[in-house]
Amino acid sequence: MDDVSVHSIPDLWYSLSAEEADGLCTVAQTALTAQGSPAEPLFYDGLEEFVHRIPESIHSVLNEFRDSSSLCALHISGVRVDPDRCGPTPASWQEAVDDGRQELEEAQLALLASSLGEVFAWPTLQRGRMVQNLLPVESDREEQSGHGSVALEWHTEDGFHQDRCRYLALLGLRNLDRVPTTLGTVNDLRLTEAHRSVLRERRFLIRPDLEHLRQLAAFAPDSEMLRRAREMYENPEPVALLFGDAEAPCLRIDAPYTTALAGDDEAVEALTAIVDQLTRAQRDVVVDEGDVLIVDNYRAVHGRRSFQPRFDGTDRWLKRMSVAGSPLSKATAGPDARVLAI
Ligand SMILES: O=C(O)CCC(=O)C(=O)O
Ligand SMILES: [Fe+2]
Repeated sequence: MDDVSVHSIPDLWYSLSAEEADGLCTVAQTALTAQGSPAEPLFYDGLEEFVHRIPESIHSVLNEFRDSSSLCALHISGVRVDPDRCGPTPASWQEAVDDGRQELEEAQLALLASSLGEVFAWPTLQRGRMVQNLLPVESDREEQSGHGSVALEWHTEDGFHQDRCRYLALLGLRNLDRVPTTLGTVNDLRLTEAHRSVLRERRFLIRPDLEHLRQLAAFAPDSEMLRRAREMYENPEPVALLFGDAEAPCLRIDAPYTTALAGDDEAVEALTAIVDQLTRAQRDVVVDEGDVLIVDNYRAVHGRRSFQPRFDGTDRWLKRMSVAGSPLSKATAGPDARVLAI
């Protein structure tokens, strides 16, 4: 096989010193007092002032990650998390929507995420909450979502959408069984030139994941947005799975929702090849209590191993935020610029 991959490049790991962790936590506390809840879009208006105040050494790491042309993920450990104050893991995302007990943890994640770019949410997920809760839900065991407990397959976050995030930021509040998040990157792909060129053509369909459609159907059954989301499901525009610089391409895929165009056998083969390559190089990353994992959503795909949920308040619990790659455009944004329209 013609190996056109770059050598696998390690992710960036950074462990906060006690002083850095305290510094971040103190700024988060001040931001909470001044800005309100990190669950709300308003928290982020004028947040730059607080982002500037987090320790310079943390900024340097985030800048190194953002400015790198090869790094795919950044791990930061040692963020202050107080699991007792956070409370038991809720039984559903609905239960967690109005729970303010994790505000301090959310504010720390919000400051780190905001240092990379503008954060946003989708109105179709967890009622537009800016920080989402990832936890296993009993009725969703089999779902390909942050609430399932079956293996979550390879995906670019919101891979179907042109306004998908550039970075996905996860913070661990609780992960007693050390259930791993999985990572696969463009640097790991060993593809033939023939497969590569097929993957660079608009010969693939990525449908919206059912979580968007499900939540929209439940809270806005007659909305224009639901109509558009259904249209994207029924009539998706063909897209390329590899794009950008030929030497350092970007990647876009959502394995359970991606298909080749009807009758395109070459595209079927190339799709199988890219999924196989990601799986060959799969890496496990445990997002444990106080760990932040930031994934470059253009260079890496992620998933999660299957696990045995507990449903007793001690389940795995992560917080998630999305960061845009370029300034949010008011023209394409919904009523509130930070909650994008589908
Ligand atoms: O639970 C995880 O580690 C990842 C979940 C995930 O992919 C998501 O919610 O987007
Ligand atoms: Fe995801």
